[in-house]
Amino acid sequence: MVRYFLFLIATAMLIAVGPVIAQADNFQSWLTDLRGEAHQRGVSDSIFDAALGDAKPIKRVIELDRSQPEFTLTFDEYLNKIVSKTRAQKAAQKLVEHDEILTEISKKYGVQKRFIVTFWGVETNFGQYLGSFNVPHALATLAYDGRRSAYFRKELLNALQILEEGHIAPSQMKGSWAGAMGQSQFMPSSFLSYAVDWDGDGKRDIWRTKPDVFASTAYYLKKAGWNDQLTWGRRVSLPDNFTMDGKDAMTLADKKIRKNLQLWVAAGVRSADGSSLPNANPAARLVMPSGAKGPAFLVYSNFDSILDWNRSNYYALAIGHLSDMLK
Ligand SMILES: [Ca+2]
Repeated sequence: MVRYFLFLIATAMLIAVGPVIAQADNFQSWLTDLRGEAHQRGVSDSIFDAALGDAKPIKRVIELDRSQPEFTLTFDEYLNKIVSKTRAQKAAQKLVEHDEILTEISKKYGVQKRFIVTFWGVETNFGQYLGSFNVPHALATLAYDGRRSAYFRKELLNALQILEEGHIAPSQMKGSWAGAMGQSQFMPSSFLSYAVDWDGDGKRDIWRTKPDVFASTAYYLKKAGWNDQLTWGRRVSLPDNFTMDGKDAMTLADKKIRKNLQLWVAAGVRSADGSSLPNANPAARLVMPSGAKGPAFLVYSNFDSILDWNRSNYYALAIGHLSDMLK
């Protein structure tokens, strides 16, 4: 009887362990296939082995990928979380502390210093929190067993190329569970397109070299169409029952209808703090993140450059808000 039970337990264990072993085998053969593709991209065996030799799917990465919380914060809650008083004070200090290099980078790329520092603060709390995941391992996990495996496979190959180019050692390529890397939280594809070696040491180092981080951030925004003659926009108040061209505010916002600023002024739109809107006349559109009864913002093209970085209106408004506190 005891033997029989032991037999049952052993069988049960085999059944339980079976799929795990099969999965590990599959992962190894998947890696072998990936190695071939990496070779074609010019990735050497030594870099491939250093990056992925001991890789296994990371359970936590899969959990995080499958449990991304629904967006439940209200706009005010989100804003208070991202733009704390402490963060604003720290941003102001950083602006002074790094003024010289920020001034040079700001001139070269045409992006105001306060925005460069704001992205740095919002992304990684000024380089304090880069994420603790090994990026090649996290990307391999998502490429092997994720909901968006084709996307992550490309990003993994990009990451391997970055390692092959020697910008960072494989063991130091740390980032978020989804592969956003360094102090600017660039995905590998963004790194390849926008990361800058500002200090000229041959490495585009967005992990440890602040001038590289600042220049990379500014260059990204420049390529996303940044205009340093403009700010991002501002909160506005609308007249009661506001319409323009027969469309109400919510429709104008949803359809992203752009009008020159002075047309909005003529229609009665004012700064939310009661001050006049500027005399300049750039194209502007309404953003109403919490619906018709929530706050209204009139934003310029730079707002769309921020959305290019992160597609969330909440995010872009938080960037704008924090940058205003640094004026
Ligand atoms: Ca460098």
